[in-house]
Amino acid sequence: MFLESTAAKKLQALSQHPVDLTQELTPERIRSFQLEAQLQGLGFTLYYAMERVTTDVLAALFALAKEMRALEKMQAMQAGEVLNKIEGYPSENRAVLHTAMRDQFDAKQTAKPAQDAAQMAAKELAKLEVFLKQMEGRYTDIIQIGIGGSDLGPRALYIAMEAFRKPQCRAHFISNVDPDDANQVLASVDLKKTLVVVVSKSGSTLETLTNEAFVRSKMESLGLNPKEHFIAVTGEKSPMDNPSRYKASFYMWDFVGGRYSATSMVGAVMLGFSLGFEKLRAILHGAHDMDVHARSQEPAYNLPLLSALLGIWNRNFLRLPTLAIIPYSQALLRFPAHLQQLDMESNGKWIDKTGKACPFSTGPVIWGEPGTNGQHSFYQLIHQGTDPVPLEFIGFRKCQRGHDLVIEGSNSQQKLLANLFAQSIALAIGQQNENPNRFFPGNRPNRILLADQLTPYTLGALLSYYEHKVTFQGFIWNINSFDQEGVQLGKLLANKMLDLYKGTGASFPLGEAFL
Ligand code: G6Q
Repeated sequence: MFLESTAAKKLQALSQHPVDLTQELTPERIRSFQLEAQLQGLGFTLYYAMERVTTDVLAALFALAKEMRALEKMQAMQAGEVLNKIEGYPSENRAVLHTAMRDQFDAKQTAKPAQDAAQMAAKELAKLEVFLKQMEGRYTDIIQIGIGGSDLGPRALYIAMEAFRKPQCRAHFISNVDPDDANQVLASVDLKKTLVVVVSKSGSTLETLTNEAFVRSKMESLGLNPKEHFIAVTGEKSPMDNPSRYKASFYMWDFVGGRYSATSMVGAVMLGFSLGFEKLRAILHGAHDMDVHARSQEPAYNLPLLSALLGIWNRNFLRLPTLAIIPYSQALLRFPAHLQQLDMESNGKWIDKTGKACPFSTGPVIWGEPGTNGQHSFYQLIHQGTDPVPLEFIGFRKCQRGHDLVIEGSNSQQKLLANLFAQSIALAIGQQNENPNRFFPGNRPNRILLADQLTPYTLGALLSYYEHKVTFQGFIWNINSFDQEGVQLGKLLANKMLDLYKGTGASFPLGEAFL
């Protein structure tokens, strides 16, 4: 068990006296506490001198990864072993093969189940390529209807890639069952020229089916035939697997979890339409290259594993309960929301893989917003609040759209990065001042992942980096990062409560009858 491992005991002892960054953060430390990995010649650098770690702590963290067999579990996952299960109890009992969705590049290097899954994914991708060619020029907009994993990742990716989209192809999203969500989107498109992709792995989610019916009815009221506009993405044999109702149907499988599904057809249809097929492939390629990196590099050289270990140090040994993820990139506006689901739905678990209660903390509360905007709001608490908030910053050496301007001696991208580095260092070293109101305690742990530029390839790699960071943590805690009983409960409760509403015309809560 995690806490009983020799490495964890060592870490426990080391955590009694964590390094004091207000004294120890030197240029030399910044130079030595960084990890660079090259993917397709592009550098991804993790700067972690601002974390409260020493070489002893790092050595113990790497030993922990070995003891908990983190890398072997990652290899087993990518090979298709059944990891989504709780021993001795009814559970999903599935392989976890989201990596196979982007394994079109050298699938032969993985085991048979993963190869089979990659082949299934390749077939859907080929179907999609043909479909998109046929649709070219006929539609200007696509609406994605879906929620949770069928919304957050795809939406975050689309927003991140708007700089690269085809000028005549826009995407929109309807997720909430609040009718205002659908109405607002419907008011902004010409339905005659709009495709609607309904995405639901289960084919039974209340919000998604309601919104599908809502948009179908709007189309019919305009004299349009929904069959000419609606596309389905769902699990084979789900209630939505009814090709006669759709212009096209694409599939996903139970071995791809919702929050890990952005690179399956769940994201691919909308991204292929709006960005074009080649850019979609570049996203998949970036994700795949990070998958290979994650399964093949030793802990000290493995970006997502190192990040996972630093997170475990903060969570279990420095006992910090939250984590802010702050991209210094406006394009990553919705990326924290995706990561919030990815992490909290995966690692918000109280039992281990044998059904026993974990005597240690698991996933932290995740939240975030882009910088520099956050600096003008919640950074106050981060600098001077009573509970340190660890941070993961994301930055890029170059801006996405190219055009920039030198104003007062620096361009905007330099101003953005200057803010990022200044904040990172200030949070670590604090600020001395005799006036307690202007005193900053420092020792606020943080790290920076810096990449060249937010291109489709880099975005895919970043997505995969976070997926693997989260699953590595789950492997080390020995919890199941791939099921979501808490979300399933919400679906059941909604339907149970709705049964009370049916036929009553009531719009107020009928809570008492529910108990
Ligand atoms: C993700 C979760 C959840 C799911 C949604 C939508 O991992 O399981 O967020 O994606 O509830 O489910 P459907 O795709 O089945 O509609």
